[in-house]
Amino acid sequence: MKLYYFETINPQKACAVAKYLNSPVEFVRVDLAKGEHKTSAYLAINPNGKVPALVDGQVSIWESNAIMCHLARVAKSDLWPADGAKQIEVLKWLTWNSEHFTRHAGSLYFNYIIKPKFSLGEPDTKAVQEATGFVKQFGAVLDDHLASRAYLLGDQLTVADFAVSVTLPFAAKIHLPLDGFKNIARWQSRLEELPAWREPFPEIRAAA
Ligand SMILES: N[C@@H](CCC(=O)N[C@@H](CS)C(=O)NCC(=O)O)C(=O)O
Repeated sequence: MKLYYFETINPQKACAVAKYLNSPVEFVRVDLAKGEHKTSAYLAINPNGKVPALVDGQVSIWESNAIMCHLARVAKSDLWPADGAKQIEVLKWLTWNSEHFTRHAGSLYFNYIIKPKFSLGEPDTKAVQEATGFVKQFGAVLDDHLASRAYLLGDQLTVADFAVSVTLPFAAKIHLPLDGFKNIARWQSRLEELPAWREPFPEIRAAA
C-alpha cells in the first residue's frame, strides 16, 4: 500500500493510524508547497487534488476517515470495531467531527498555521471569532462525553479518537478555546502516551 501525505492535519490522522498499526505502507510525501497534489499523476489517484490518499492494489481511497477505517479493517484491529453497533458509534463521532468540532477547530488551524505557512495573509478575524464560539460549544459536548470514559467509545481506542483529537497538538498555537475542559485534557494526556499520536509523520530523509 502507498500512503500519500503532507504534514497537515488530514494526512496526520491517516499517518498516525498507519504508524500505530504498523501497517505495511510506503509513505509518499506530496509537497503541497510545490503543487505536487495538482499534477496529473496525483489527480489520477485523488481527483480532488488533496492529501491524504491511499493506494491498495487496484483501489485508490481518498478521505482521511475512510483511509483510517480501511487500514484498521485490513489489520483486523479494534480501532475499527468488529461489532456493528460500535461501528455506527465510530461513524457518529467521525461525522460529528467533520461537521462540527474539527470543522471549526480546523478553521483556527487554517488561520493560524496554514495561512502564515503558505503566505496566504493575516488570520480572518471574523472567521476566527465564529470558529472560536463553535469550538467552545462543541468542546463542551466532547468534554461532557469524556467525563466517564477513557476514549470516545469507552474503554476502547478507535479511529474516532485519532480524528477528533487531530488539532489538539496545536492547541496553544491556534488558540483553541478549550481551557477548563478537564476531561478533554485528561483524554489528550492519554493519547500523548501513544508514540504514533505524538509523532504521526515519517522522518523526511535528506537526499543523499
Ligand atoms: N476531507 C478530506 C480533506 C483533505 C484536505 O483538505 N487536505 C488538505 C491538507 S490537510 C489538502 O490537501 N489541501 C490542498 C488543497 O486543497 O489544495 C480528508 O479528510 O481527507
